[in-house]
Amino acid sequence: MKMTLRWYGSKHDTVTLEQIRQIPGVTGVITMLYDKQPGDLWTREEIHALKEEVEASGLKIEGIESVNVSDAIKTGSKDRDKDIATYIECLRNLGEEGIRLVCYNFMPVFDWTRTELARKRADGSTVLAYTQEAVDALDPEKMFDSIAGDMNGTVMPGWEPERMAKVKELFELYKDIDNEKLFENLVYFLKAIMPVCNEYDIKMAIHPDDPAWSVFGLPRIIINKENILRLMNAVDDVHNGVTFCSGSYGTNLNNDLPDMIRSLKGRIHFAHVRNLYFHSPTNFEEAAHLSSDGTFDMYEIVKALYEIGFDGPIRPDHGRMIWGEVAMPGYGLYDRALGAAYINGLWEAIEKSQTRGL
Ligand code: DNO
Repeated sequence: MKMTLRWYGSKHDTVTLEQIRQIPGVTGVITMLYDKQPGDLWTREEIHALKEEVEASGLKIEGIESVNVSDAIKTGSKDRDKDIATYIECLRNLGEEGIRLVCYNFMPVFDWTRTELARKRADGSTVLAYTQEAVDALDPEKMFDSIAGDMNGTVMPGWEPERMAKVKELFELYKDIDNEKLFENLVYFLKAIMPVCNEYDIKMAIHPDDPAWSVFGLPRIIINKENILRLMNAVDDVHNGVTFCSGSYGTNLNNDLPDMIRSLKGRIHFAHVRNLYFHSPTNFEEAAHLSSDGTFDMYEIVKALYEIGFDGPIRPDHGRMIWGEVAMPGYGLYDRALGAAYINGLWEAIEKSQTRGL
């Protein structure tokens, strides 16, 4: 595996490439052109400039998170083929620049959903949290406003204000889309982009829906083992793969994470590793990465990745806000650096115990 950190670009991130470079064992970043809207073209020049900036710091771009998919593609509306053509052009430009991994999601309207961005924990740190009760009590149009005050002046991925200003229209677009239709549209999209992915060996890695169930009555499909395997089989090409996000699949306590990892052998191209602490099945918060701080057995998760021969980029995911840092919720430097060191430690221990036959 290659240890990475997500980086939003010098204009948006509070964390610098120089800081990332100093985290032991981190060799690359996962980044994107953050100002692009779904459906926009990413030019080769723009990608090249980003690459040069990252490489000048001694790091490498290990993948893109995300080239976002437009609502026309997700809903299968009339502009879908035009947007797919643009997406293919983006992939070609990324491929020409030697970038071989693209993470994306197929969630309608809202990307990952949290109801609190700064829940205080006993140690004084703050974390992102979710309760179903809060979602049920909320008008979806108010979702953005309810959390915007805690964004620390940053633009959070999937929660861009321009997009959130049109939530009502977005809901309208999805009113006739159920899970089956959404799945069909995803397969249509993947089949259309597989030729360019094959040409440049670009691995597409779908991010799970977070939380892994329907919110506000919207369809959600990438939520469990059965559905993700169905997608793998529907487009049976190694370039149609998965971002295995423990924190997203893990929102549903029925998902057996190590078992899912094993069943996706050969198709996991990217891993997000983080822990959650559950107060109840529908009330959870994002813990520190350590097993002892949350509900998941992180050793078993990393061991499953090791055992399937996972060799793609991995990254610590959302961290707690600690030591007075002011940053994008979930994406500060300190706790993610601790997470990277911890995952590296687990990996080294697992690797040595297996290769030395301990
Ligand atoms: C949140 C992220 C998601 C993820 C997208 C992938 O922190 O994990 O926004 O990047 O869903 O497209």
